[in-house]
Amino acid sequence: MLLIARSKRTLALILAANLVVMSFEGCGAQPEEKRYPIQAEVVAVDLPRKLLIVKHGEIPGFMPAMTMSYVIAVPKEAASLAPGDKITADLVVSASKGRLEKIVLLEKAKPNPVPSADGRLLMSCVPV
Ligand SMILES: [Cu+2]
Repeated sequence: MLLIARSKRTLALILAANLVVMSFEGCGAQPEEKRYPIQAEVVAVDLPRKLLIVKHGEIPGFMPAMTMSYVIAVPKEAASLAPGDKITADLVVSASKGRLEKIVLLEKAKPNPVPSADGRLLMSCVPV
């Protein structure tokens, strides 16, 4: 009986620990988020993976101009985007991850754009 009692106590402890973790993720301290308005040109749209590869200008206080991929917060906002489109968006950064919100199309790409030499997908922070 002692053994069962101990394992029950252990189980209760594990459950309690899980609850603590869950409450932190739920309504506990939110990781600090920073918001940077950006202007960018679409390089590629990867809707299945909810990624948008853009060439953006310098983001003061955050990163220099570069081509990189970001998670799309609301895929619907990127559904009609094509390479060459100019957009504005909010880059929201938390816990070293970035996502794009409030994507707004500024200017549609010209028909038959000349494929750019650096149109390859850069999946990490690589200065252009
Ligand atoms: Cu970057």
